[in-house]
Amino acid sequence: REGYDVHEVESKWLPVWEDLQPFRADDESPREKRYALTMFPYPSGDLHMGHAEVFSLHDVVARYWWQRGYEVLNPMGFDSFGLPAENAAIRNDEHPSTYTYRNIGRSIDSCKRLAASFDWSRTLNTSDPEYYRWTQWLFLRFYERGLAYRKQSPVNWCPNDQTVLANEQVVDGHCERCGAEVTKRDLTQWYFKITEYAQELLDNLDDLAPTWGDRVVNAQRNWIGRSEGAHVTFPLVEESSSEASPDQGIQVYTTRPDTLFGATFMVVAADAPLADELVSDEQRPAFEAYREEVRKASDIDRLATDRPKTGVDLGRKALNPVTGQQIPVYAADYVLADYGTGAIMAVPGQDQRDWDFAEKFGLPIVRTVQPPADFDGEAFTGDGPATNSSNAEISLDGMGVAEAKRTIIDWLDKKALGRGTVNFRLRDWLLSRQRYWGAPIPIVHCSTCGEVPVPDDQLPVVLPELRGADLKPKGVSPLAAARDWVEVACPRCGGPAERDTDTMDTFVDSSWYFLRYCSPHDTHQPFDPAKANAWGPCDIYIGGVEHAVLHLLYARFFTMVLNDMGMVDFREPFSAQLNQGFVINQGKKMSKSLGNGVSLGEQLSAYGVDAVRLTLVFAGPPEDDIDWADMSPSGSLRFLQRAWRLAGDVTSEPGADPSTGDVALRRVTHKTVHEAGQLVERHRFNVMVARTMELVNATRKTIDAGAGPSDPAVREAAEAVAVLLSLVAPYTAEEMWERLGHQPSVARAGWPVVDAALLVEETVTAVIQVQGKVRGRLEVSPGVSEEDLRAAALADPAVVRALDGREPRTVIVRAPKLVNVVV
Ligand code: ANZ
Ligand code: ZN
Repeated sequence: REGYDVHEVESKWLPVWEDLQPFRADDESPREKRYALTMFPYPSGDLHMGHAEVFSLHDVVARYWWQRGYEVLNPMGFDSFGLPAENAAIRNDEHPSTYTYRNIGRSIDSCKRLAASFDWSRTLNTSDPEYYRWTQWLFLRFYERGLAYRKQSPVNWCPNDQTVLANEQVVDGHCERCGAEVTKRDLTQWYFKITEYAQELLDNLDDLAPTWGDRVVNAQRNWIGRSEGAHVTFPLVEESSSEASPDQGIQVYTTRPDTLFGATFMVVAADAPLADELVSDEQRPAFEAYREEVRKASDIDRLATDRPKTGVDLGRKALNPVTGQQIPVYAADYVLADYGTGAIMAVPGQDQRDWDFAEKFGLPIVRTVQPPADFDGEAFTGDGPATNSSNAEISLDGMGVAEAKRTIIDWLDKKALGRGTVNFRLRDWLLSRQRYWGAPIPIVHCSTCGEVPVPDDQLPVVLPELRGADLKPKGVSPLAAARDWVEVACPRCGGPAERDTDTMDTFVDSSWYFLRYCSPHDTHQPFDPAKANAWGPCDIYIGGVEHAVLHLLYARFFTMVLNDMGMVDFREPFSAQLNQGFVINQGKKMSKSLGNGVSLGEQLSAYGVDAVRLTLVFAGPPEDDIDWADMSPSGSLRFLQRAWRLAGDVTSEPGADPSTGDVALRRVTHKTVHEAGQLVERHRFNVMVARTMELVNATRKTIDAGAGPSDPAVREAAEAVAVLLSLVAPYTAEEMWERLGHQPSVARAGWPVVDAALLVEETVTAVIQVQGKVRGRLEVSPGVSEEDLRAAALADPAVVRALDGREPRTVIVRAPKLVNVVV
């Protein structure tokens, strides 16, 4: 028996494909365009099983679209700025680019070996000056539109990486990258005003939900965190010795203005400037000591409900605007400085944190929502009639929460004490980093002119050459030490000035890369709008669910701004999404410490590319995790060999007319092709593979039993198998195609045309008897189940008439031919 040497086949076809370039996307093609995007990797080493998985799944879609006759843009590049390269450079005393570009080279080779259908003529790396020139250019456009600005505020600080982090990069109070506990620092940093787009970022999710899936959409909704409430001002009671301005009040943001009558004290974030302004001289020492403690805690800890409450009386009183009572003002850590107004009205009757604080500090608790009779908890957060909520002018008593909210907001509005507002949890995007390996922020600081943008014709601002120990994190950007680079003439006045020494968050780089792919060699602009509009928005975006909030939200924001700038004609970049599961091993995530890692290279050597790809695609629905321990790549390989042998057995000539062939096999072939298309479109790739396996078996049976290898229906089936397999196992498919007498590449052979007549199910006639007498006939499918046939028979009008209301005693079903009803 001939052998199928997978490695031989791999080295045979790679150069042929390199030559044929079957997947070059042609901008000028008259075909309908499709854009298949997969998240570009960070080049941290060679590719691993996770990459192989996502590229294999992605490839099914991209290759399918080619087969269906679309012009497909399926690009790949590298998100190549970032910390790991910098840390490796410090360890190995080299330049971060050495590590980066070495890994990129390796990864490209691996991608090619995997036969991923990427168009390599469009590849890009975000660390290439030709790329980051345009990242800087976009930053300047955002700056001109007031969407990039600098401000001082307490920011997340990773003490290990010695850099600030965006809120999105803090996971449960820890640095997303290194796991160190994140602390707070007061720093002047650059921000993108993503909050200006908060409402639209939220609204569009409704339309995206059907094609994005609830997991990502809900994560984004929560992150944006829209809440409706009110801003309410509590007048300050004058200090007798006060020099403070008399008309000051404390403004709070509340989602429960209906509980205003129960506000018995106020709390200001201890680290907010307001606390510092309010504190009385007497309380200042205690306050400052407390503030020191607070600055060490993470936001997550601070907001935790079960955390013991701490705080300091600021020695000031405010006036509850509805009860007229003087209430104390505290500083505490459970209120955050950068949310709402940084101050709250505390309503212990309805908020558990306020309740705990009130108990600890001996403050009054008043219920303003009546809990149900059987309620035995502390704060009651549910709905119920308002109580203790009236004064001479207004009464909320008896109203439910919603009505009470509306009523009090109207009243506050009339009194100019407050107004209804919408609030978002989403913060502006902190984009500056104190690290080296990123795009320098193209701003010059001049003592005369202030912030001066680097003129467009001086872009890119290329990174200065720093390596090894120069890159050690010091709390200020390593760029600050490159004095020759830092010191420049002010572009506006020509006087001595300094470059901004921060670099941009790498999420800036990845917020627009999918547009650059549309015209990657453009030297005049970041991308050609006409081409971006021709290809975009992406018809599918495949990647990990871990990017649900960070990357996807930022890319959406960028797209909206670019649309406002007139550079793209769409506002959402990704029409559909697929988030693959993880490849795990023995039930656990692969990790060095567990020693359960599976090496992609070893799997490829043992079973070949196609068997590994097939295993990953066949494992289950793409969203599910794949436990490699439960997989059988050797089983996949055996199947591929079976398919390959099929092609070798065919003896009819290419082009043989299948209409004279075995009809039963033809039906299977056409049904399989038809269903396979639908299955790919529904992302049920694993089922598509299962159908292909069944087709292989059916073909083999026909060869063995029926007309044999010369039957043209056998050729038709084998060719269909080759095309279907080209989505998953490109080497085997190409080899089959050649054995079937065709020119490469099968990848562009075209989807087999389905003959609708062959899809119509054959039927058989089932006879229905009542008491042994034939009462009716039914046309049913040969595979009809006993239950279905029984139900259909009993519902038949002739049978109903014959039964005349009698209950059948027994129903004997012999599917698909006979039903006998006995009464
Ligand atoms: C009074 C009140 C009564 C509140 C009540 C809640 C329940 P979301 O929904 O997340 O927007 N809050 C406001 N600013 C805060 C800050 N800087 N740090 C911590 N908490 C803050 O939350 C809004 C609610 O969180 C606000 O409504 C406020 O407490 C609190 F029965 O005001 B509430
Ligand atoms: Zn100047």
